[in-house]
Amino acid sequence: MNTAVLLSGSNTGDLSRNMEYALTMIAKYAGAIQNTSFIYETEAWGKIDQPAYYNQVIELNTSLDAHTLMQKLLQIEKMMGRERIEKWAPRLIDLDILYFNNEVINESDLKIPHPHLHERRFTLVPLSEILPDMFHPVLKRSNKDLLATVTDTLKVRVLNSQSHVKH
Ligand code: PH2
Ligand code: MG
Ligand code: MG
Repeated sequence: MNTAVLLSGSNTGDLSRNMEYALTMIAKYAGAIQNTSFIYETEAWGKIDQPAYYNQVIELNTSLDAHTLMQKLLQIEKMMGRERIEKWAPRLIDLDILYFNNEVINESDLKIPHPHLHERRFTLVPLSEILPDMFHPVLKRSNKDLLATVTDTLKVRVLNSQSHVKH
């Protein structure tokens, strides 16, 4: 069994519904959800003239290997109606693999750990919420340590932490 750590993101349509539906689809097609972070509202990173995102980290147990898991996640994005127009365009749903066990994968179509994870507050905040002591296998630093030194200043705000239902 493998442990995968995913990041979901949405910034068009009904964001809450998209995030919830993505969890349902992941549980149905990709593996067993072990833990989820709160949902955070985060300013758009990289291409900033677009709506704010919802983001969430998901810990998954899966019998799929990393490539097969990525294919499943892309299929789920497609089933949910995502169209790929340009890089970093607004999206209904984006499902990325942050970590896959302790593996380091550097292929043209799949890079793990996610190459931008240590630069993005919107990733490190939910990651440190549920997996603070997990080590980045390349940088050899914990998630909470990466968050402590990240230079990204875009705001990350927790949503509805009181009414959040843990999966
Ligand atoms: N994803 C991007 C680009 N910018 N910004 C936020 N806040 N959240 C995202 O998930 C995100 C982004 C490309 O995948
Ligand atoms: Mg992404
Ligand atoms: Mg993606």
